Amino acid sequence: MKTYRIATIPGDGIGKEVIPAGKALLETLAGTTQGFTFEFEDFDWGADYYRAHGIMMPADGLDALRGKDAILFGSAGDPDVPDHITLWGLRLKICQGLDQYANVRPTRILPGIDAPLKRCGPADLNWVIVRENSEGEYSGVGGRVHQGQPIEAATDVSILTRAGVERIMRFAFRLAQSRPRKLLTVVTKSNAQRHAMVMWDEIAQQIAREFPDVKWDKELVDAATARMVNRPASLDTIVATNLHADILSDLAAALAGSLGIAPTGNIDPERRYPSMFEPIHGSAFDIMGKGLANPIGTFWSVVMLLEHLGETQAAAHVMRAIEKVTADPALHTRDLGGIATTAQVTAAMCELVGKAAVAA
Ligand code: NAD
Ligand code: K
Ligand code: MN
Repeated sequence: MKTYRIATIPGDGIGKEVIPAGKALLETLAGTTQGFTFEFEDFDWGADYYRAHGIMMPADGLDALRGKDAILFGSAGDPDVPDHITLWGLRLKICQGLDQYANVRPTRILPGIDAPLKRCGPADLNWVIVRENSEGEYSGVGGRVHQGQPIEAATDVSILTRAGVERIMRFAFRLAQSRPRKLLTVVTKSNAQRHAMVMWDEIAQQIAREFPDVKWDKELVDAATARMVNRPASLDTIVATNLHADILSDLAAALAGSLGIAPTGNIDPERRYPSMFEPIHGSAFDIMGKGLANPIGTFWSVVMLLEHLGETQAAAHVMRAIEKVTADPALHTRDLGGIATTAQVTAAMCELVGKAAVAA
């Protein structure tokens, strides 16, 4: 029997509510199969750790993660600690330190979910957004001079490297090729960002030659938002820079019904390091500690984690359970217009997953 070593990092806010739910689901799943089991290690990194130690995670924290098979992450963000400290001190440190350069965000309208777009059903919206996750606008290069004075200046430099763009383009084309429609939209802003984004477009053209069976097109990022709303069925796989895809994927999550449902994977496609899976939402200060957090985003992240481990049967088993849960309005949390609690949704998921054995 295989044992997967999983690191769990709940982090802050509702991360502390949804990650235990995800772990409970994985434990239930392990009980239904002879095939594998999990060995968990929990890390208490985040804003509380910061208050005690002055850093979000220990200096040798990445070493503790390197030996894991995968990471399940909650959220970094606290009402009393500046966001740039929580983000750069934990989540970005892990993503960049473990070179998880491909951020993958599937979006679908699940059964039973009342999505906001008129004339847009599940058949019209089935996207995967690929976000460049290691450089671009979030390179971390920049600074402030003459702080507080009238001549103050501040920069955040967006750096794209040829190697960085080639690897994310290749990843996106390969992913598009693996999907039934073999369709890729390369999001750009090369009319205004006339250096880095022009290189981005040239590299897209170059990599496209390696994938003659993939149909692809280009879209400016502002036009892409309108296309997502007006012509959702014209999109399938989408690739964009760190910032552009960050914004597009929150829009995607909202168009599919709620930020509380959407999952993401921070992937190292070369598998040198563990990949990290998380719901795309943050700490949700307005609902934290109230048992109102929708755990579906975490459960779907668990599906992605299982797929990454190669446990495709188990992943499909959990995804079927998610679709049964979303189809039942009595199991909708407040973000979906219902009254169910995190605990009730988690109990229903565990019951469904535990009832049937994972198909061989
Ligand atoms: P958020 O995702 O925390 O919340 C946005 C809105 O969506 C809120 O109204 C919230 O209640 C709702 N929501 C989010 N997840 C939900 C869930 N599972 N169930 C029900 N409702 C849900 O975004 P924000 O308010 O912009 O950020 C709050 C904090 O989280 C900030 O500190 C931010 O930096 C951080 N953040 C972290 C991550 C991450 O760790 N990956 C991502 C986004 C935001
Ligand atoms: K998150
Ligand atoms: Mn975001």
